[in-house]
Amino acid sequence: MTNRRSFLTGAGAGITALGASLVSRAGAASLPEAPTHTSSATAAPLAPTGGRPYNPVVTLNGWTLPWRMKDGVKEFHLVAEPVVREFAPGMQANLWGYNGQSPGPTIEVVEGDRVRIFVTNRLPEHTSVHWHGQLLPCGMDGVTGLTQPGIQPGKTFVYEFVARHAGTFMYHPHADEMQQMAMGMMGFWVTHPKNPRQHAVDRDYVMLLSSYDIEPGSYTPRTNTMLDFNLWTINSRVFPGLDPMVARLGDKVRIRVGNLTMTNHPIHLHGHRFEVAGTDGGWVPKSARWPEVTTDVAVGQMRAIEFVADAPGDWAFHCHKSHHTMNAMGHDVPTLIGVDHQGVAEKINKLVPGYMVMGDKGGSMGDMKMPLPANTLPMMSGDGPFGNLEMGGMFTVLKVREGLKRGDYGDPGWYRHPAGTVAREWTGDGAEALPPAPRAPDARPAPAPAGQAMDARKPGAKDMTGHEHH
Ligand SMILES: [Cu+2]
Repeated sequence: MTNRRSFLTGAGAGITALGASLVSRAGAASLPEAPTHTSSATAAPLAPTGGRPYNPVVTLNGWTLPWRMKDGVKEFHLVAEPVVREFAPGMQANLWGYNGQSPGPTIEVVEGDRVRIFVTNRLPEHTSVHWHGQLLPCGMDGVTGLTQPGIQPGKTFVYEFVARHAGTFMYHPHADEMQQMAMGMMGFWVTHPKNPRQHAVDRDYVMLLSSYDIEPGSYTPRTNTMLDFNLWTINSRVFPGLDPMVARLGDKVRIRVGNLTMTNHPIHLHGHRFEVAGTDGGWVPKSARWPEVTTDVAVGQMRAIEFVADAPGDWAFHCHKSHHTMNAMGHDVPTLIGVDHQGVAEKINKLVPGYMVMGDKGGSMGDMKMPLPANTLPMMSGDGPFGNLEMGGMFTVLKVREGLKRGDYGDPGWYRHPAGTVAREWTGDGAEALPPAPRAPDARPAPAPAGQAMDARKPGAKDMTGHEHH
């Protein structure tokens, strides 16, 4: 995980301005700066520098785009361009994004703001930006061919509309969409309520779900993949590259999730119950919310979940599709549980040096140190206080701690469990204390331990009732 120091300096240190170099001198006078971000650490929340007050969000392993105020209009400058994104230490990808990163920077405005967004295209092909979920004039909707011509390479387009309703939004191209989204072009958008006390929370995290198909050892996503992606990411990062979400005990926390992958994600939080407080359309009335521990986020949807961080600890937060918490090396591997391949590896090794047979006792590879091709990640990794987490992809940790400072988002380290509250090995404190473990009615006899000969019996044979060993 990113260390505390790079987290805390990420906001200032990573951002540089390159706006003026993109356009002619005359143009530079009217175009707002296009700040760019070079770090994949979580930037500190960007407090509003003008306009109506609001409580800024924190983009996990991302940042918020600064703006300028011009004649009462909030002006932003997005630059669509090729970027290099680190998915986790040890793996980088050649993506397309905005202002130096994929996903692009989060845009934050206030309900009622008039917003002007300049979009400069530095990609090798045309693009556009669709403001997903906004109620706006049709001609600002960003659909190439339908509501505007594509923005050609080298050109800058201007979008302008009023952010009419508060809520959670996204932006992404509506031009050569499959290619451009598979390359990582997307960003988050939050429209804050006019009254900063309305829907106020203590910590407001945002994340975009995206997926990639990057062959281990290569750097550029295969963009014609439709379903078989091998990297499932939160803000174009995978565990253990994702920062933890940090909360002070008792904080009201919101996590906003947008899904721009090609499948749904049941997002699951341990140790807490949450409510879906916001959807694509806006806020859910209090009377219509119900408690959940998992909520599905379908393709193209946004969900804002809210809860009180009332349980100290390190709580897993992840997509519940288990192949989505796995990195590239785990995909398309045959299942060998129950297959006795003793001796097979040696035989194959004579033919194919370096061949590895895995998983005859299960899929766990957490503690196996296998040689990886350059630029890929172990499928299940991440060191925790009790060993390997065996996780990848869409997984991170919610760290709830007593006595954190209000604006402190730094990693507090691993949770120190109170004595006697951690699951432990039972070492026989009186054999009589072990309760019986009844087997399911009509269960087949337990398989013999490995290496012991078993009686071969056909299921349904006359002498087989399932109760022989009871
Ligand atoms: Cu998922």
